Amino acid sequence: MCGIEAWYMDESIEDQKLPHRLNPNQPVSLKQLEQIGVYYWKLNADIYENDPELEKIREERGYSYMDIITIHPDKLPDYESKVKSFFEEHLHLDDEIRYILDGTAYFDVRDKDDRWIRISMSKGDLITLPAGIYHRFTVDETNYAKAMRLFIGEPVWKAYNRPADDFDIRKAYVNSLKCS
Ligand code: KMT
Ligand code: NI
Repeated sequence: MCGIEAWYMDESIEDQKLPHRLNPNQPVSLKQLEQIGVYYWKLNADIYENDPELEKIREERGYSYMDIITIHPDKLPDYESKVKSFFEEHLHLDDEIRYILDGTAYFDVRDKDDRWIRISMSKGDLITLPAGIYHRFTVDETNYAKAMRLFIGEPVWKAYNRPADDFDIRKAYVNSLKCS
C-alpha cells in the first residue's frame, strides 16, 4: 500500500488491534478525511533527522515542538495500560500531529455522523487531526510503532475522554463541519 488507507469500521468490540473492516470493505478517501479536518502527508522517514520537506512543513505550520515515542512492549514502560488508554475515545484542545517513522498503527476518527473511520498508518505517513475531533489510537498486531509527535509551541498532552462536548474547541469543530 502506498500512502494511507482508510475504511469504515465494523461494530465488533473484539481485539482493537484487528483491522475491523466492514464486509464488503467501505473505503474512505483522502478527500473525505479532509472534509472532517484530517490532513495527510507522505514523507521519506529514512531521512527524518535531516529532511528538508519535514523542515518546510514544520516551519510553515509552526510545529516547533517534537519528540519521538516508540510503542513496543520492550520499549514503552507500562505498555499494556498505555495501549489501552490511547484507545479510549478522546479529544484534545490542540491538533494531534503524528509522523510514523517505523512500524504501523491505526488512528480512528469519528465522521460527521459519528461513525468510526480507521486510518491505517505506516512508515512515512504524517497525519494531522484537528483539535476537538473525537479519536483514538492503537497499534496493530505487530505491536510496534515509532512515531514523531509534533506540536505548535508547548506540547499539550491532556486527553479529555468522551463526553467532552462543552469545550469551546469542540463546539468550534462541530460548527466547522456544518459548512463543508
Ligand atoms: C493520542 O493522543 O491519541 C496519542 O498520543 C496516541 C499515541 S501517539 C502515536
Ligand atoms: Ni489523541
